[in-house]
Amino acid sequence: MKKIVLISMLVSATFLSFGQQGKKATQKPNVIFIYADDLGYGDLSSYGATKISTPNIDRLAKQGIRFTNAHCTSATCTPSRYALMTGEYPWRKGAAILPGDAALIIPTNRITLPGMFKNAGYQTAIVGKWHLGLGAEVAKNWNAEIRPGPNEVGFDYSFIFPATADRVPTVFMENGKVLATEAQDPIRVDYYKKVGNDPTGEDHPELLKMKASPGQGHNQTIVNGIGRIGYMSGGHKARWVDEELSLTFLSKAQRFIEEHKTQPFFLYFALTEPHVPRMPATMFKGKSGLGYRGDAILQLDWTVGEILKQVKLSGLAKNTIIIFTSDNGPVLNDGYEDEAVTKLNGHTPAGPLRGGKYSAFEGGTRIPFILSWPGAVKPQTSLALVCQMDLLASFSKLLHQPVPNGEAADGENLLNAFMGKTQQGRKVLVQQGGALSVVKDNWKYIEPSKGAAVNPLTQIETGSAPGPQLYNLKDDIGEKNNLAAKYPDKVKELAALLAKIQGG
Ligand code: NG6
Ligand code: CA
Repeated sequence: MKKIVLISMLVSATFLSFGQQGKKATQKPNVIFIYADDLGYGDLSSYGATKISTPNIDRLAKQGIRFTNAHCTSATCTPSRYALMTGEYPWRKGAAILPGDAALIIPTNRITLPGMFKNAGYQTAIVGKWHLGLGAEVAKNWNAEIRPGPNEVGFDYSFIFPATADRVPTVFMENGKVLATEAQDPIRVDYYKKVGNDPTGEDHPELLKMKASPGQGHNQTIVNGIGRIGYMSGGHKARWVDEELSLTFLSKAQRFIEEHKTQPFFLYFALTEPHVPRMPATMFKGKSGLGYRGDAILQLDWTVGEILKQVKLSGLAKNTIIIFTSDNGPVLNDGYEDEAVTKLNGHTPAGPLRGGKYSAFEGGTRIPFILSWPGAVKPQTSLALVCQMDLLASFSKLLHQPVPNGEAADGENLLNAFMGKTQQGRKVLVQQGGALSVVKDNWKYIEPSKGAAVNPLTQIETGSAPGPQLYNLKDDIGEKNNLAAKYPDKVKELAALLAKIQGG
């Protein structure tokens, strides 16, 4: 106990003394949280990739802490983002991948990660993918202001797209309003029936510049030569061009950084790479030799490099915390025939891990996680078990912000682990693939669950099995040897622990 108090005093002292040396006596650190979409544990050269090189992200890893046992809560996007925002396990609320017209699922009356920064006097912004719903209802007028959304859960500024790059509406929104709407061409969105006369991928495959994979959807309204999930009509001037997505987000993020350089800010920069549809800017097409998935990773890496440059240019390099991570594990064929499988060339997106996106195996939720704070954090590799859901409680501690009782209750204050002061992270973590797992002392228990062992669409091992699974991650990071039959007491103990956490 004494040791923990001492360590936390050290972290506060670092923060204060750094502030005193900086331009402003008590300047709090800026925080930029960069979220990749579907980037795997093995997709970066700093995490062992040899067929692709990510020099900018590697530079960040070299100057900061490279976590090797960091997790998102879930093997899909919406649940992981829900947990990041709320500090709460998403399965408590049944959060699942949302359609593009969903209503907001984050409560507006509770503490959130951006709301906590705001309370601490930060300017807060989201730039990029949202995917947590918009407005109070599914039915909404896309041509009018839509609230509640990111601005109602703690962001002073928002520049987003609503859901995923493969879902309609394919539009940008700034502070609750779709950009470039026209009264005479109103936007309509429907996920059940076709609206308007725009061609669909199903009826007009000859209009596609990238084919949809059979049986995976992505064959509804065509936008920019790509079939999407969902139907959309109108808003023809408002529709994005996929090749410009990242550049657009980058320019908004750069501008936010430069315009807020004199006050502390929190920037949540949520990129779409390498999520489908992978349609990188022309300058990256063909560059990786691994197809558009690899090219999208190069584009992601370049974008991170541009952010690092901007931070430096704005004079903020020393006192800015940059976190780089991903919302779930990797997938190759996730809906389009984009050569991710045929041009893989021996690349291993999940590194040594089993499974990937959608999976209860480690490939689902163990992701790259890098934290850099040149003014205060020493470069190192950390083995601490940490989760993105813990950032709310941990930054609350750093900024001395109270968290209301009973809120953000699944997150833990791991400030000392995030600052590299200790390798001790969580003792216990629940991970969500299809099935839930619980990890404790390097033992991982996966609950029995129904469903195919291999997802027939993505070819990813789901981790589902009718019986219990028990792995010792210390000796078996690839989850090859199910030890459930050998250690029935361990299975019992962990099953009871999982049930207890599920019970609240
Ligand atoms: C799935 C989509 C997949 C992707 C995913 C969301 C099908 C068959 N697959 O339902 O293409 O869009 O949702 O990805 O529709 S996530 O990273 O946002 O969770
Ligand atoms: Ca994702």
